[in-house]
Amino acid sequence: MAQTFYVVAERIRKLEVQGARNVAIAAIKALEALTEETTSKTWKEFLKELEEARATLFASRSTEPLMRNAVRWIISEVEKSGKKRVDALAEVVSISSKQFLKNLEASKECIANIGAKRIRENSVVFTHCHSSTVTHLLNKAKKDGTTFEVICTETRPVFQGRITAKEMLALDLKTTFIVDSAARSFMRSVDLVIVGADAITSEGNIINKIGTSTIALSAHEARKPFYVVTELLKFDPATVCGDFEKIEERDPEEVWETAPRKLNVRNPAFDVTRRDFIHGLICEEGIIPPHSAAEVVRRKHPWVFRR
Ligand code: RUB
Repeated sequence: MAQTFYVVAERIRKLEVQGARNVAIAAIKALEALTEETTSKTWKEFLKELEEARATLFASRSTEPLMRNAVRWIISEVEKSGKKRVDALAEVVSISSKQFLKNLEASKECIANIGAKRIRENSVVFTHCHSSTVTHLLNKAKKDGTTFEVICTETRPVFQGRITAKEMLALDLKTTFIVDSAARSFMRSVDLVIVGADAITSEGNIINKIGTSTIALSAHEARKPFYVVTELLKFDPATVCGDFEKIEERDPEEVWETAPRKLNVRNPAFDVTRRDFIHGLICEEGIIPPHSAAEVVRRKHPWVFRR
């Protein structure tokens, strides 16, 4: 299989590409690279190659339904095209990849336009980890002329919060950086919390970077609105059929590289925030109650539910 494809899949696995949206974009580009470098001679070989690519990408990070939905959609466009020549099938991958990316970009803009209106003048926004959707929204609010400040967590163990902090400073926003365990101490001085999402379940719960659910509890206790910004395609259709969203467990060495032998070090990458703690999902269809997510997805993207 094509070299570039494996390089990208490995970059996703190693977290050199981070955040659900960036992971999905990288996976789509990997598929494009695969088709550009394909050595398949027949449509059967080509489809087999795509199937193997799908398995590699799905295994690279386990809690990424946006990536899975993107890959599934592109492969289904290829399958239903009815084309038999490899170059024609490769063109379907290229066209559908571009279309998916275009829609993803449009959703991001839409979410930013809606969510930026929730940032009030002189407010303090709390966020966790690094979500490109959140930082784009904050960028939009700043461009709209709103004055606000940001508190962000460092996000142990791999410090994605530093990416957020640097981006906020580049926007010239007053930014405070705290350790994850300080979240509750700062919650009283916050006006609202905005986080991203990796997955939305059929019950309207969301899965995001480990620590998100504790922050949601603190926000609830302090009566601060807790918003999740997310594309609808982060919905995982398998949860409708009773499957639990798998929580990725990463290498313990990320937590403690030289941990004493026999010490049991655990490193779950994500946690589940129950819908009861979520004020609203800010998505491309507007601000919706989390429990309506499955229905909104069914209306907008019925193909997601096809097996
Ligand atoms: C990133 C993370 C982000 C979501 C949403 O985790 O939890 O909040 O992926 O990001 P990791 P985006 O760094 O382990 O990938 O809004 O960019 O899709």
